[in-house]
Amino acid sequence: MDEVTISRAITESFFKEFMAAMEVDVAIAGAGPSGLIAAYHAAKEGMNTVVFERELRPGGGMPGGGMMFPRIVVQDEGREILDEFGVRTREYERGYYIADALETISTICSQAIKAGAKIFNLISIEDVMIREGDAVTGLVLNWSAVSWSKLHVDPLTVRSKVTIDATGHVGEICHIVVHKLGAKLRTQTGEVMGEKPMWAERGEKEIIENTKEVYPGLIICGMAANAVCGSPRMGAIFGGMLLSGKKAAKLAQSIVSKG
Ligand code: 48H
Repeated sequence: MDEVTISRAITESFFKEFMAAMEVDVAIAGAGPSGLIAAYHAAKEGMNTVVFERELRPGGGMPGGGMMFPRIVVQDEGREILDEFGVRTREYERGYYIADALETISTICSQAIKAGAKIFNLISIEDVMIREGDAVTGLVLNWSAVSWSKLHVDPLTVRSKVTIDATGHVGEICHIVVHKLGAKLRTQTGEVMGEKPMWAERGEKEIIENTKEVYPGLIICGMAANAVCGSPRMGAIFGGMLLSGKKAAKLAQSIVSKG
């Protein structure tokens, strides 16, 4: 056993994939459930897809289930998606299905990687790249450890044909676009409208409509879609996240195919 061979193997393989991720079709900010589903479908459709996740572990809010009980609930449409992934569900009451949060997120993450999506953890998006017509054309990255420790270290950049903001409750990429460019988003006010209080039925319905290209080259999905468009949160029901991620990948495909 040679320790240096182990170290070379890790370093060389990482940088090969990182270099390949610098020019992609789809760059996704956030490896929560919506971002991972978007990554799975984008990669499955043949798009060169990369996900950057700030935390050590992927999964966002899913492993925490409801109040740290690692279970999630989905409705009929969500269950169909879990069926496709081979995630086991059990009907609790008519129209309410329960799944193990850890089985769900680990399966989706594994399938996204197997479909060809590259997921880089411990990397934070701190800015966007902008070109002609003010379209978002890429993401600006740094190690999360750099931002957490407030070190003054300049970032690196990836170019993407489409960017997906799947950063959850904050909608971080949209905030950057609004604050740095003074830009108007395709929301009712043109601003990041902020998430509304819990209303599961409306939250789950509106998240699908809110999943859209909110700015040229920038799609919002998952909780970020509701936060940006001023729709309610929905608690630990996750069907909307899954459907939103799937829709985001479809929208990305239509943008990528237009060139
Ligand atoms: C890199 C980043 C950055 C950044 C954030 O919060 P998530 O799980 O998001 P969704 O939309 O896939 O799922 C939402 C769901 O988990 C949830 O919170 C629900 C259903 N809430 C309902 C309610 O009522 O509370 O994942 C977002 C991911 C996280 O892993 C972040 O670490 C990551 O994005 N992230 N990664 N650069 N700037 N910002």
